[in-house]
Amino acid sequence: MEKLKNFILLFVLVFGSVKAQNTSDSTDITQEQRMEWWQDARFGMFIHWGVYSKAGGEWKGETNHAEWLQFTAKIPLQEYKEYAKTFNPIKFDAKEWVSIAKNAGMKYIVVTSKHHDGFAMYNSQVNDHNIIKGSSFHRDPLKELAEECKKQGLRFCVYYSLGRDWEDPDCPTGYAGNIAWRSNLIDYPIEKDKKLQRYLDRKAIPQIKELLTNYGDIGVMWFDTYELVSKQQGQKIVDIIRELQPKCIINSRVGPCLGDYTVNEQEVPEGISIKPWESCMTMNNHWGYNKADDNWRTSEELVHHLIDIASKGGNFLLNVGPTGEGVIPTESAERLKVVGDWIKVNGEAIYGTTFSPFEKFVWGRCTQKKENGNTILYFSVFNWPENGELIVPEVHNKVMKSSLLDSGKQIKTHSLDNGLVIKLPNSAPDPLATVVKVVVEGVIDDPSSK
Ligand code: H79
Repeated sequence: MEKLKNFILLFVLVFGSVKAQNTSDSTDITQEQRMEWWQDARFGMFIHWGVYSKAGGEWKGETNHAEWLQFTAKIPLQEYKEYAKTFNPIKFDAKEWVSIAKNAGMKYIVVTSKHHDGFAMYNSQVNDHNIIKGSSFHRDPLKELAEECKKQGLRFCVYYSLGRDWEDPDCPTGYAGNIAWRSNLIDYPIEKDKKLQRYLDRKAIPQIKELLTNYGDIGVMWFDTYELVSKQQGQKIVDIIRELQPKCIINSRVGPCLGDYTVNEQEVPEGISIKPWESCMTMNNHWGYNKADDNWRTSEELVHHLIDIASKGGNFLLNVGPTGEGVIPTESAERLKVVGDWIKVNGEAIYGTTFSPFEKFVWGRCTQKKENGNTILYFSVFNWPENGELIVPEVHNKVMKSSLLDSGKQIKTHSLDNGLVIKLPNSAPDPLATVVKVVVEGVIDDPSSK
């Protein structure tokens, strides 16, 4: 009898999984197809914006808060809700934000639809803690951004804090064995009574469905901090998204070992990765607006990060933290303008490229494209060589063409015994990074095959 039961169970499992396999095939879109636009895009804008932005990081004399305000300033939920009622970003202009992203050369925006504070920055019917019912701003900024992105040809994507929610009574957290340290223990102190599934069913899943139903095509569902969400719970969310929008990309923070691509926060990995990945990064030390933080990265650093990330096969998701009035800080806008001006001239070395076939160089980075059986190499030079010569060791392919990308000026490049030797002008034409474009015959072995 036991054997028969086991047999039936096995049959159900095998049959069930074959069936599941078939269903996923029948959505007839492969992961590679889903990732295509994203792989070419290389550069996106992250937007951290919420009730917390109004404080600009300051609360009762302390100035180091940001999007974690409710938690780090230990604000009880009722008080936070009162504060939310005064949120009224009258200067918010979707056209302005999307134009800033577009002119920076960014191809997608990822905006916080709900951060850890649990406050929905859109018109949610699921929960009243939202911008329409809970603030003085009676507009839906996500709707306006989605429409504007469509107009200007950028992909509209949303951030959703999955495993943390300081408004919901059923959202337990756990981190490195230190259970609950990121939960709302002020309003909901009894951690063991919290049932994650209840929160998922009551709030997170219905809100995810709203986002995927009411805002047109969503490019990426960008989840953050899955915390105690299990693989099974995460998979269920993936299934729901696939059902509603099969083309929507999902990042890895939807649950353990899930999602279409991995995320690095505030760092760029050392080496190349052939699997899709993204680095998200702030321009100063905070994600949400902090008026006291003037530790801005330079435009040069940002351009170098973009190139470095592209040379390793990744995407760069660069953050802005608009003010409580709804304005992208001038310091951010200025930097994005500089990056955009660089990209207007050198975008060919970024968009649609793949990772470098070489280890990184001390003088710069490389990206590549394949064309008619040949390889276009884009060398971005960060440190101009004193002797005017760049050497790319171990490359012996025939050189077909070599020029500076900005001016189109031909330069001499030879394939010698010690590798490619590139002769440069005496000084760098572009102080941020000058790109040398070299077309060589055939392909160059990629590092993963070495
Ligand atoms: O949305 C951004 C962060 O708020 C979120 N992910 C990015 C994209 C994030 N959640 N957790 N973490 C990042 C990692 C933990 C950060 C902390 Fe801290 C640093 C916790 C304590 C120190 C800064 C200071 C944030 C809270 C206090």
